[in-house]
Amino acid sequence: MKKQPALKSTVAKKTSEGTGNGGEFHQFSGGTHAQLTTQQGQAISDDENSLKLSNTARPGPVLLEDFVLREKINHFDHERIPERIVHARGAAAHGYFELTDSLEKYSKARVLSQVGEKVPVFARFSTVAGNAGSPDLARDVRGFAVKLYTQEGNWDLVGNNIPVFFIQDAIKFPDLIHAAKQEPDRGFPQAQTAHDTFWDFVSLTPESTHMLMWIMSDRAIPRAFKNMEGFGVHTFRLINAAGKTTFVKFHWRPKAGLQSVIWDEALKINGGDPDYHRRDLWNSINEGKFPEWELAVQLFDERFVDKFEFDVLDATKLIPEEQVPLRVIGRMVLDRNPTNYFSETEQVAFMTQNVVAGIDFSNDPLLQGRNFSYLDTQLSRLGGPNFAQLPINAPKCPMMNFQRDGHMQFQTPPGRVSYSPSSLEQNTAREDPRTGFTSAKEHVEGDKLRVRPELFADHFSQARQFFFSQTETEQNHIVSAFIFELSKVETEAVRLRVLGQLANVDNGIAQRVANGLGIKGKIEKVATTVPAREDLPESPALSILKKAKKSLEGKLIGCLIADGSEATVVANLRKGAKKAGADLKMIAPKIGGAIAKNGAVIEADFQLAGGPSVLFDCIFLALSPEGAAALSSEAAAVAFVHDAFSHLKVIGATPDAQPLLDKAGVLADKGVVSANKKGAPIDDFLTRAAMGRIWEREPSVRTIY
Ligand code: HDE
Repeated sequence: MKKQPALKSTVAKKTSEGTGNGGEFHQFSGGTHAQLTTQQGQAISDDENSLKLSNTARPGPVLLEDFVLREKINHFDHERIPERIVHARGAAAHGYFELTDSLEKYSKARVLSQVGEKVPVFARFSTVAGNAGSPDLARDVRGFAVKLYTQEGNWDLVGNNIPVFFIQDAIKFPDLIHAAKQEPDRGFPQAQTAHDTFWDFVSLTPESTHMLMWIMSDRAIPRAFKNMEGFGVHTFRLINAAGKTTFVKFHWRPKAGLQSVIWDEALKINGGDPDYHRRDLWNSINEGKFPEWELAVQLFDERFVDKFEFDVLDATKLIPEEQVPLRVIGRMVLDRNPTNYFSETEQVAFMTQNVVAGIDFSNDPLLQGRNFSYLDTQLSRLGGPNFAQLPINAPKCPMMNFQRDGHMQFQTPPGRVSYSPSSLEQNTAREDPRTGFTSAKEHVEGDKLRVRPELFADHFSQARQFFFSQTETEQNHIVSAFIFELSKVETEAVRLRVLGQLANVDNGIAQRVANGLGIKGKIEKVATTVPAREDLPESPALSILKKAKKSLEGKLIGCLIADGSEATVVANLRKGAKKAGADLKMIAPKIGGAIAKNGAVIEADFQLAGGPSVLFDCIFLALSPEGAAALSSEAAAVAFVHDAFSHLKVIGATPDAQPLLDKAGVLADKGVVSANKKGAPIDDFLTRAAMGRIWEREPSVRTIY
């Protein structure tokens, strides 16, 4: 990276003639400032005008000689690198991982055995199918990638917020992604699976069914990154100092608890604030509310592998927590935003093959394929083999080897020796079998074949187990999501085939989706070799709502104000919100704020049209009679309240706000907290809002199929 030159110059009136800006330097901050230079360090005298053959009255031709202009434009022309083919849309943060419980018995990795040691991390969250500029609230699995800069090398846990995947073998990944991304002839739709090619592919790929249940669930529309679980997905291995191996699955569990938005809300957030998730991550860290996760493991041995109903190497299956409990071993805190989005978030290169001694791969064919793909993709994205030297990718422990040269070699290795073994110089780097990475010893024999193991053939049992482990509300949402997506599919045969696969999970689910689509007649099951087991017990841990946290901590309250609002109501709400750990934002008809009844100005954070209620977890209407009357004929205000109601949010209101509630079609229920006597029901509102959404309201605002 280029250092800012130390050279300083003092801002002064420019005396040379012929500048287009009145003959003055731009001076924004006054005083001294760093000298602007070219990449080569030449001081720049004029950054406003290209060099021309000119007189002061008319510009003549621009001169090719202008190296300042050429260098600036040339660099600009090459500012972009290819975006990631998947997970292009992402946001990231720095932080640390701290081990709280030693796994020394199972792993010799320092990061898993030295309790209390803090390891720097960089975590990137992403959607999968959308391009870099796509909205955050696409229905999609989220990437959850963590680079741990351990003292023994980088360990990248490149996971997702869903514990299973669409396919069992890496050879199908390009097909899956081609089907999910924008269709190749028309270039749309992007950032969504609601189109023919995706459903065509998955309806012909029954192994996707379990994952479909997850992505049609509210897991695919999280409220914030800090409200997501993370999963390593594959089974990995741990190796201890004696060489003994243990199987492991990794889980990140959010301290803020799981939370999602409602589908209609997601659609509107994408318009209201397409950066909703990245803004939340940035703001939370900026405000010192650091997102935090526990790292937990599921440990198991060959005996469990033999008795488990499915193959632990099949990435379309999970191991229910009820069967192998989670053991919490550490925590990750994200406490620093990137300094530069491109240098860090864009250039970070996660790679599944980055493991450290004490952690090893399993034979999961998806993981094995990924171990090839991630290194390979960095070469085209980052342009050459030296990308590990970029500060965000470089290990924070000593690194030395004899790899040399290549594009953008930033190091200047001294000496004659760039090979091993060698004898010409003392202290050259050497391998060491005692400390170096070793693979788990495994006896393997068999025929060379392109096959899938038999145990991989059950595609429906866990899909069924997932569905029936959900609350009724969550089941309804899954059904609605299938209906929404399939209603965007134009080819009827594809819709019918999806129904035929769903019938393999459960006839009832298939019938409900068919009803919502208006498809009559018998659903033809797609032929399958292994029918769904009906005896798998429910797993409550798979539900978001069964383990939701009831708290306002980290939540956003939107308060609608207008001229005449009571300043004391707003002040009390602010006090209460702060006590509950929530953030309060003011929405007013004008960004300049509202004039309170006592004449004071209440500052606004959002102008009404730019602050729809979808951006907030719950809303409060702090309105005077005039304010409520004026806003009742303001479509954005009516939509603000109506949307909050139909998104099942808790609504608090001063008694004078009633006309706006009426205009918005709000019906009284336990989530509408409006005092009928004078005064503002602030405590009741906050207590109710901490409980979360009013799920019972849902059947009154949308059809449940
Ligand atoms: Fe990825 N995946 N993936 N993937 N993946 C990439 O690597 C790939 C899979 C995941 O924030 C790419 O650097 C194959 C599962 C995350 O930078 C690429 C297969 C899981 C990220 C790639 C999978 C993931 C990626 C594109 C099937 C969850 C974003 C850019 C065998 C466990 C990391 C890049 C970031 C990114 C390949 C399946 C997670 C092309 C071949 C399963 C979080 O290498």
